[in-house]
Amino acid sequence: MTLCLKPLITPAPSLARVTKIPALNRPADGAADNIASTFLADMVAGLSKSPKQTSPKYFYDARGSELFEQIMRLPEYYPTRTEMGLLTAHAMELADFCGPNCLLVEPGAGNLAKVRLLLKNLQSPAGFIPVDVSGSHLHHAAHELRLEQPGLNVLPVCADFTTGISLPHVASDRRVVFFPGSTLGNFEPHEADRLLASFAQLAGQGGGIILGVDLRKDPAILVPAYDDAQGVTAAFNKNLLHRLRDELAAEVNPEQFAHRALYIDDLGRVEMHLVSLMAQTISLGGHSFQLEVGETIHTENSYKQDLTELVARCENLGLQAARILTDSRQWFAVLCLSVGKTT
Ligand code: AVJ
Repeated sequence: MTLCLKPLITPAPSLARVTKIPALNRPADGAADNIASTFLADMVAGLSKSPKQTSPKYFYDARGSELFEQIMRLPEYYPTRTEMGLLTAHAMELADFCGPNCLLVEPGAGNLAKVRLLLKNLQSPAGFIPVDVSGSHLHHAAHELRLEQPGLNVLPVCADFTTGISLPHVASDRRVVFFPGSTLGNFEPHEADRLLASFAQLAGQGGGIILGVDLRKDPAILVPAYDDAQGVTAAFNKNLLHRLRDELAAEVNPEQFAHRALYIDDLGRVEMHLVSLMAQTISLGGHSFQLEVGETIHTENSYKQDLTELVARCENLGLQAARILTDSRQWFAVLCLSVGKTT
């Protein structure tokens, strides 16, 4: 099954809580593969901003997902291998945190490489719900997982987790939201808080969140992770321009842009930009966008967390850090958060 239908499964009352995050600056398109009209409208809105800024979620078409898989294997890109190391080394502790008969939910599930490390150690899991916008990718990954773990109840849900998820009902003793990969870093702090609050609501009181975050560190480590020697990240960034041209019939030449990554110390974030190499015009959907030489399109933020500050923010949201796993260099952290009273 590669089609993404909406609603995929009618939610049962007990889990019918639809988690909505209303103000993430994009129209609520519900569950679907990237609909061209939403993509177009978001791009027009982003290029109309001053400075120009677009959403990183549009990096991930088939080509973009492939490039991201390559990024995760780059020598400079430490987050994936550091987090995989933590998930492997602490597999039992994580399974213990989830507890028996747990329903695991993964928003933005992707290729399921990380959750596999967790799933195989769970004690009689109630089920696994991967949530992803890319329907074909999701159903393919779910199929592979079912072959590997035939006893596991895998229920894929095709949805954009930033606009709300409604889950099928599955009886369980505890719900745990798994959100690895430092995806939280793509969101502004206030959006990140809202997202965590929505996950807390999804897990419910007594539930949990397993959160993987990238930590602050020397920019000499951070910047190359987003500007690698082989130029894979540059290709990933420029893929957005290829999508504009190929899918939205934009008049734009990707070769007239350069990739740039920089670390903004006061904000604790890595920014990616596409730098215009000349004065030029992008035509898109009947609009023209002028770019001066050196002007940039800000395509991604990747916030690096201060662990103490993050734990305090979680506590404010009613999330207690039951366990914090970090590597010896303190480059990455996996937090096991217990949901107290949700607001
Ligand atoms: C998928 C958001 C975790 O911010 O490190 C990798 C995406 N961008 N290289 C990140 C990304 C450029 C990545 N996240």
